[in-house]
Amino acid sequence: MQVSAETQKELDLYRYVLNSLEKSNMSISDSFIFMDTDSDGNLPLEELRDGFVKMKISLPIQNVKQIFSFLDQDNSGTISLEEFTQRLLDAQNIFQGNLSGSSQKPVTPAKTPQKRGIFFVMRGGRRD
Ligand SMILES: [Ca+2]
Ligand SMILES: [Ca+2]
Repeated sequence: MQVSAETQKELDLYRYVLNSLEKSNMSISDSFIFMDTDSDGNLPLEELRDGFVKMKISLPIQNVKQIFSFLDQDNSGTISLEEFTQRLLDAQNIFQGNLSGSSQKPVTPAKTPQKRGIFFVMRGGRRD
């Protein structure tokens, strides 16, 4: 699988979001619940956008949309907890190069050395 510059940009985006979530000291599911302000179990684009703002994840709307469509795996127009969790874990796995066993080559971000612990998120307690 070729990684286009476009894809690389997207990966940078997801990494940024993952890092930001980690800094928030919330687990993936906690951050979902945090963003799901009407508690209906789904995040439409607006909740994702506002949630990012509340979590101090500042991104231009087009990037939020990009992340949204990445997370909305079934294109339903909302992100379920399952999608949110699954897709973020997918993204983490990509960065950790854990997609072994498949014929797809793991997408290894070229110039971003993995920082220790950075993706072993969600165990809580880390702060910087
Ligand atoms: Ca909601
Ligand atoms: Ca969906």
